[in-house]
Amino acid sequence: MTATEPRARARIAEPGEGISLDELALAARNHGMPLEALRYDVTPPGLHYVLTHYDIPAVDMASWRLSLGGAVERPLSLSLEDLQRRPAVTTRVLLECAGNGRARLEPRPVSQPWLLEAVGSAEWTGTPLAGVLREAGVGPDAVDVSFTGADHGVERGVEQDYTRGLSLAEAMRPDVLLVWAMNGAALPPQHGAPLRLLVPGWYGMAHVKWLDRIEVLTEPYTGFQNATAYRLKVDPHEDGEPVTRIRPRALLAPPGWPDFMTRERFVRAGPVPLSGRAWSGRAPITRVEVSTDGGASWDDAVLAPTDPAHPYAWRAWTYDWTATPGTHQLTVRATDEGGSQPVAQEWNRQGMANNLVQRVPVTVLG
Ligand SMILES: Nc1nc2c(c(=O)[nH]1)N[C@H]1C(S)=C(S)[C@@H](COP(=O)(O)O)O[C@H]1N2
Ligand SMILES: [Mo]
Repeated sequence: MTATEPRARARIAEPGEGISLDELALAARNHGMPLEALRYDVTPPGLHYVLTHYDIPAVDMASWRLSLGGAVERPLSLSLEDLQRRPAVTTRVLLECAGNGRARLEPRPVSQPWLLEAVGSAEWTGTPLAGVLREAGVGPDAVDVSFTGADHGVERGVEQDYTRGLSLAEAMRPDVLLVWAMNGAALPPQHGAPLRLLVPGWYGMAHVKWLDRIEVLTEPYTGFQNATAYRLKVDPHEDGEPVTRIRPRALLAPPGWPDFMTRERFVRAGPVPLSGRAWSGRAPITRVEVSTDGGASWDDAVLAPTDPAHPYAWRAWTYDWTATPGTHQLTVRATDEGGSQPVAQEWNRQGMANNLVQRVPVTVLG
């Protein structure tokens, strides 16, 4: 097979097959957020997770423009200054990679081997996409909008610029932004400098980094990242549902201290305050429950108030645990109006949107 021969299927690891050097290379490039950083409302720079399919592209800022074309009355070519002169909005948004949790699936889909760290919370500053689309004058037959980054690569044999399509209705949402700043500073190279798309509530793949081309389409977008990747399928021959909004999840900030090699947790017996974050891109979180006996019984955690200004931020929760000597398995699950996180794996062959509950073994010392 040559490098450009298309390979339609994602590979699934053989039973018992360990993580390969290819997967390690991806894991070293695409780092997660250390889970102790769940303590911050806004993830400090450098601790936010990073996922880049190909390379971080070299962007020449002197000549950089955002082009907007396709089914519009007035195609636009905008400099960063043009965009920054438009009305600006700052919003706190949780981002999570759709592949988060993939490495624990059995059998394991071979791709970026995320455990649970592919999350981060940032304050993004940009201008609503809808205003720019209105200025261009979207044609009456438009159905989808495609967003292309400056990065280029090959994936399962298909050479491409990273591109995602979004329905026109979703693209016109007032909270969908063209973003140039993260946590009050210019976007760093790994997060998409100089401009990225922000689609609050959606898994990471929708938030196109290094964005430089927008095209309004009169036919549904059928490129690789929508039609082949990011589909929930069990059988390789089915089309599968597209991956869209973030499913509910709660994560526990690791209690106590870790073993260097195994990351196993230790605490001392007595009161142990537990805390973490919960989120959903579908609907507000209504409940977080904690189990200290591996899921045999569940108890409600205390949820911090929501901030109406930031509906897509993560939400803090706390729980007072009285730890008794021995080994315990801590588990936490979030619920939104669509339901709770599953306690048994729901497998799909790309390892997408796996919101299986987190399990944290803890040794309590007497
Ligand atoms: N141009 C471009 N945009 C991209 C990607 C990419 O590889 N190229 N990766 C996507 C994926 S899969 C995720 S999870 C998020 C990650 O954003 P972050 O690195 O800022 O956390 O960016 C998305 N946008
Ligand atoms: Mo992702």
